[in-house]
Amino acid sequence: TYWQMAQTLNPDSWNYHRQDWSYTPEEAGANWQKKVQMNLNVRAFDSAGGVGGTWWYNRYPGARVDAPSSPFYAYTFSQELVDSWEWRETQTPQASVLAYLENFAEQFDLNKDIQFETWVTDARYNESEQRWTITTDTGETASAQFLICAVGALFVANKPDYPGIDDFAGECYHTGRWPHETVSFAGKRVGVIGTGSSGIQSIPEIAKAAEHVTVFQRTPQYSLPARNRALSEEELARSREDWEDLRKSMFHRGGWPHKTIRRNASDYTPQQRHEIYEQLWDEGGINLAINSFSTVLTDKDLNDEVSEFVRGKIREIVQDPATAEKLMPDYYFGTKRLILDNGYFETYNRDNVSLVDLRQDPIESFTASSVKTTEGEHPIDMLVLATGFDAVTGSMLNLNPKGRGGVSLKEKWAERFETYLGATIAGFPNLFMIHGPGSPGVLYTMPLGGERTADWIAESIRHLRDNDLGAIEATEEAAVNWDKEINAAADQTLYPKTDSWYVGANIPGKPRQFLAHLRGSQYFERLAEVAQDGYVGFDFE
Ligand code: N01
Repeated sequence: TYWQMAQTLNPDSWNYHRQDWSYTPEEAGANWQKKVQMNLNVRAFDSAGGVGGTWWYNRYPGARVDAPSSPFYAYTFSQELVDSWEWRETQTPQASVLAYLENFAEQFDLNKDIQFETWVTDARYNESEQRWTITTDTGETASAQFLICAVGALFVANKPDYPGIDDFAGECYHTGRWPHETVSFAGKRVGVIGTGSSGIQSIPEIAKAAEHVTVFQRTPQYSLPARNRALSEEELARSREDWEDLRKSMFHRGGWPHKTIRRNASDYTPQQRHEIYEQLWDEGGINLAINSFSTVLTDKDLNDEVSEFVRGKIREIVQDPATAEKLMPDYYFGTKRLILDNGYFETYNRDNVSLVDLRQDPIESFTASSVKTTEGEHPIDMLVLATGFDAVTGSMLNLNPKGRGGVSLKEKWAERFETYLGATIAGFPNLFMIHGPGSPGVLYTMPLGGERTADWIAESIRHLRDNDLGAIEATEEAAVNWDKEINAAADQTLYPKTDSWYVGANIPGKPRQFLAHLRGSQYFERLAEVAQDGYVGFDFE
């Protein structure tokens, strides 16, 4: 989570070699992190045309990793892999992440086991055989003892259902399904709906090329300057030295090796705090959230102070005061996903960009060539939907596996998205999830989180094999307790007070529930302990 995460790539903060760990994964019995060759057959299905997942689909202009990234937004288990890749910028662009993943798949010879352009249309557990049967839209059927769902936390596109939207006759793209062909904005009037990470990353790029951009904004956002820059040779070299040590620090520090500064707000005067905010704003990245004060996401007054600081920055940047006022965020800073931008607010100083505040002037309908709001009509040639996703649960529900007794996940999760450890579901034996609800998923470094979860899953499978067991299944009780634990932790923060996709508020009718584990490092310690203690909370058959 933010305050556990790290400073952006300020070399002075690279003090990760000198940490004296009070705990090591090995000491906790977490030998599951060691790679074990298990001689299992793996068959993977992927709807995309190649590896990359979110980085294959999200090719919109300006797409970049939105956290302190290079060179640590990457898999960590192989020094050879680490050495084989040159990261170039602090905020890695989509094309580079995709190239890295393609290289990774080749280096480890993974493509031979992956069938692309294939949708899994059905997945059913057979209790007597203790196996899953998987059916695809290519007419194939596969049988497997274990089903691992790595279906993506931000995959199922959220499309607004405004009256007449399907009548719009111009080009229309969702950022999460961006075409592989070049999209030309030249000479076009482009309407963009949505100002989350995808909108805020893409709007400045679209504005550079389009004739006119009209941004339709529902909730104004806090966005921090990314201050993207090239990585120096020295930084790259340092990021590879003592890799095992570095890796350990990533394990212990929320997924990044950098140490965060944990100041106590009451030790500083308001003036001193303001100076700190200024300095962190200048440093850029998510520093303002993670390196200001440790209670930013729990203390309302402090949060108000930081929020006001950012609003002041927006007022300074945006020249037209009326536009600036429309851009003022009014929820708790950091409780929606923080956004890093490359000149987003500055974009509103361009002559070819206008902003419609949907809270004042809502969309009424679409025509073939325009968006009608209560106060006027906005002619457009292209519509960009940066409207986000049915996050964290949407793609599992799309897959809708059928577990014990033929009960579907849609039935199981009708009211609450209960999991155990964010990785398993009671009633769904031998099914594992990566980045599922109740895991740190989107609040942790996703490649490392995926890697560590996969290690734990592999070790669970090894445990079954070693003990001649056929199935592992979370108990209902463990799942109920996990759900309570996740939400109790979230309730200690300001997160649940904001309507965000973290709580499912962006999807009409979705049960409201905080969907992520807030403390990634502790979560992975917990996984290790569960394994070490004989898989507490699981039944075996
Ligand atoms: O989606 P979002 P996103 N009418 O849900 C608005 C990750 N990510 O694709 O705030 C009008 O954040 C909605 O308004 P509101 C990252 O974790 C990573 O931008 O709900 N507007 C909001 O403004 C991120 O958080 C990178 O009121 C409507 C926007 O659309 C997550 O993906 C890059 C609307 C949706 O924002 C999702 O980001 C991009 C409607 N009917 C994304 N419905 C990296 O760089 C929705 N909106 C790694």
